[in-house]
Amino acid sequence: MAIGNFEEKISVFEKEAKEAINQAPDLPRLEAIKVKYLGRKGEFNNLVKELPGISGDLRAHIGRRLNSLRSDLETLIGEKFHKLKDESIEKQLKSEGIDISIPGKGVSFGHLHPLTKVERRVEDIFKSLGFSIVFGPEIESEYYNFDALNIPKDHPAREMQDTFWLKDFRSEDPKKNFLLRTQTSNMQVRYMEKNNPPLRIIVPGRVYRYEATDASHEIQFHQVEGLMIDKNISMVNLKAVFEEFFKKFFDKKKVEIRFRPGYFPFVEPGIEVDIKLGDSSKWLEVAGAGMAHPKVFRAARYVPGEWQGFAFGMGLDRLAMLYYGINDIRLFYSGDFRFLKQF
Ligand code: YSA
Repeated sequence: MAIGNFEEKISVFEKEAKEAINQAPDLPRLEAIKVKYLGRKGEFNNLVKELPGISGDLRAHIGRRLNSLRSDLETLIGEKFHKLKDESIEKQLKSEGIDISIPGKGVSFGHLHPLTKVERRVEDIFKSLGFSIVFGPEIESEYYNFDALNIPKDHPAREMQDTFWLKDFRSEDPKKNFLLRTQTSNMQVRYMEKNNPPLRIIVPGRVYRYEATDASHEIQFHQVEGLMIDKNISMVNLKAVFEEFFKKFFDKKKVEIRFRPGYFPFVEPGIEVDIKLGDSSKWLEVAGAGMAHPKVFRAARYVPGEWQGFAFGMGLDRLAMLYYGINDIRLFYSGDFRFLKQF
């Protein structure tokens, strides 16, 4: 072969190989180009195979040229490899990166149950009226729930509050016979036994009654007991406290209060309290109340003539129903998030 032609062939090869390397669009195709030009059976080796046909000094000259070309092409492939590798990493990072423009999923926080909210509201109002908050046991003796409140065995008043008895703790002795308290009034004599008058307390808490449920009755519900004992306390004070409480509780809403005669063996006289909200025509019974009975004072070892006091027991769930405009008490205990999330 004429030497001029061979050098021309090398130049064409060089141009073509360099162009292919420079234009390789990605790593797999760069690898294919490397195989095509520099591989064992590649075009470069085809040129090398032609060397023996060249004589003398020229062969050495062409040999050096081919060596240097091979090294140039390898360098070029190496540089291109790093360039394409960087580009592909960048592309991957971009596709996997965080898109801060996508709206977040949001964290949902828990909140207080509507009955807890109402209980706290009631507590705050009574605190502002000088009452202390006291809590009592839900598992109670028959004595504090009934006997100490002038409701002896076989008294018809017990039937008004059907009771859950604790069957493993039955006894003839009312102090050792246990039940789930049917009323927060269980705390009246308990508290009076340990505290001397004058006193002003409320007792919020859960109570239990074995009775049929409907839209305004549950088998477990909440009451707030109130007890105020001092000198010269009368029904006028009871009325004033109720009026002040309901005015604050319902804020700016119009509220009407109605007292009806009611019978509870632990008060004399006794009343039931109904309220009506806004323009509604419906009265809802929210409390029982009255002037503490002398027998209750005696059970607490107070001298009856020396002190007077009023007591009341409000249905907290009923207050919450009026406050939030809920028409079925059972919703509070349903555990239904669609209901609870509204508060
Ligand atoms: C009376 C005189 C006092 O000196 C002190 C307290 C009382 C109240 C008495 N201990 C009592 O429990 N009376 S009550 O049976 O009429 O209940 C009081 C209030 O609890 C009711 O006015 C009503 O609002 C609510 N209530 C009663 N049964 C309920 C209920 N709320 C929901 N479900 C029930 N099953």
